Amino acid sequence: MITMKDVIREGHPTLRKVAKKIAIPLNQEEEKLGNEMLEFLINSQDPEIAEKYELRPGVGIAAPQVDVSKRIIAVHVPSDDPEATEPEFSTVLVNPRIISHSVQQTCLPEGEGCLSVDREIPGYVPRHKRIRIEYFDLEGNKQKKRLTDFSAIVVQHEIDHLNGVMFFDRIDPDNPLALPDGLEVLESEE
Ligand code: K1U
Ligand code: NI
Repeated sequence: MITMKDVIREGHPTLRKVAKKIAIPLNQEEEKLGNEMLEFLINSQDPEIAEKYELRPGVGIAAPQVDVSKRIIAVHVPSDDPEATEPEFSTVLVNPRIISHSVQQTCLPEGEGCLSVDREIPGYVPRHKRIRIEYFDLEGNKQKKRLTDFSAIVVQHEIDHLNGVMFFDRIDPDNPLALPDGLEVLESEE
């Protein structure tokens, strides 16, 4: 089981490496890692399990964050519909690629957080508002998916981890709250 002890923090060199593509089909170890990454996210969003194991809630995690420099990420994005029984997007993505994206950019009103960063870093993080991605699932099947808004932001944050990019690299250092043309602030659903 993955816990916060397994998550490496900023300053660790693995977080700045470009992760290696995974050969399809995955080996057993890679498949186990993918399943454990998704399990970590589900556990981290369960208040009782999170408290018991001292997990920080996460909606995404990338293999380099557990010191494995391979192109595999997991996302578990809850639905913003309180009636929904299924999450918005919950899966393991192997060798994920953005194949097209909107010109329109979006960002979270409160900025972004990261399981590998133990401090708050204020500032808007510009992301594509809509993306189309291609990836392989854990069974080695090729998948395509269109994502918008928060789900798109989470996947871009995780793909950045595969390329050694941290969210704060994308904040304008001169004006962290700058809103250039084409960058909207995503409305919160509450
Ligand atoms: O990759 C990571 O370090 C995880 C990080 C991903 C992320 C945060 C913010 C924007 C995009 C991607 C997190 O999951 S931080 C926690 C978080 O944002 C959250 C947790 C539970 C519910 C809702 C949000
Ligand atoms: Ni992160």
